[in-house]
Amino acid sequence: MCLEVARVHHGLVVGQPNVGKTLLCLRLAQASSNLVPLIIHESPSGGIVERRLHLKDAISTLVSAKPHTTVGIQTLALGFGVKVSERFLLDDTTGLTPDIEDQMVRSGMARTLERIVCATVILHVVDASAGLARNQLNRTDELIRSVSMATKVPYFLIFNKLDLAGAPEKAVSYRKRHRETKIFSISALKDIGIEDLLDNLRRASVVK
Ligand SMILES: Nc1nc2c(ncn2[C@@H]2O[C@H](COP(=O)(O)OP(=O)(O)OP(=O)(O)O)[C@@H](O)[C@H]2O)c(=O)[nH]1
Ligand SMILES: [Mg+2]
Repeated sequence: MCLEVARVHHGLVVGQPNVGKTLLCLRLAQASSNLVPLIIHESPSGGIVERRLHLKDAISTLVSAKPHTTVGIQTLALGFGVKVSERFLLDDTTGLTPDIEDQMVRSGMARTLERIVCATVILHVVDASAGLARNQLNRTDELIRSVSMATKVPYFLIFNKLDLAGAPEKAVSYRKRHRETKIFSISALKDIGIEDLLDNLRRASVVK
């Protein structure tokens, strides 16, 4: 369901499970000076839990190598934008993947897809250390990319895990062949490339 507040900017963070979506959201909050973000968790069944966590606690509670750690939608506000018209919310989502039996995860994925139409900017995160072959995204990421592009809102393709072997080379070679796409190479773990991404989000959220 889209938030019915005029001109609140909604960044949607999408991607496959375990690519670093949640850690990226928390790094962006940190870089925007929101060090104790209020995190609103909406479960696949619609239940809402709000909690305010220090970043360190948020990272240890919400980030994990186990796929589908995030099930539902987790919203947090970035620290820039004092006026409502400038407020920037980030929706962290359930990782999208085919062939999932678990009903909760499937409902969570359905909620992710619903949110795509509400987003004012889409941040598509891929694991640069794993997800690229022959300068192509894999099939699931290609699908996420084409659905995102269909919305006509700004689309950022984010290669994460740049600290891992092989990732920088893959990101560079993909970028050479896809100059039309706004691409960011980052490491959410090592806090690399986050400021630049945040600057671009700020620019994308200037009230038109
Ligand atoms: N090496 C490395 N690991 C990372 C990076 N970003 C995230 N990770 C790790 O990847 C794992 C998944 O991170 P999450 O942020 O939970 O990923 P997610 O996409 O939110 O995962 P789901 O909620 O399960 O869909 C964790 O073990 C993180 O520490 C990165 O830049 N480099
Ligand atoms: Mg997550």
